[in-house]
Amino acid sequence: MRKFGIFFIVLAFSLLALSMRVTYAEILGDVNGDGKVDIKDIALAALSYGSFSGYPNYNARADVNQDGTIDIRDLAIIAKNFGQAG
Ligand SMILES: [Ca+2]
Ligand SMILES: [Ca+2]
Repeated sequence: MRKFGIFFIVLAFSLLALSMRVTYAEILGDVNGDGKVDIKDIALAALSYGSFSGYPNYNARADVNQDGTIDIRDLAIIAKNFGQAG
């Protein structure tokens, strides 16, 4: 059930990202460090969604705003930068 919820969050943010293509100087949200922000970064953040610093599935790179937890705010930043390439 929880995984299903995450799927819909990812889907919603993907659609949101497509509708708002904003240009930024640096790429925040490039979780896997491949130089672009795409669905793989959202998927990585989704895998760590709800985790806190110190948890086994916590991914520091997915904690985009570096507040010690991976939540909707991190996904929002990734979604906002979706499609950006460095
Ligand atoms: Ca990436
Ligand atoms: Ca965070």
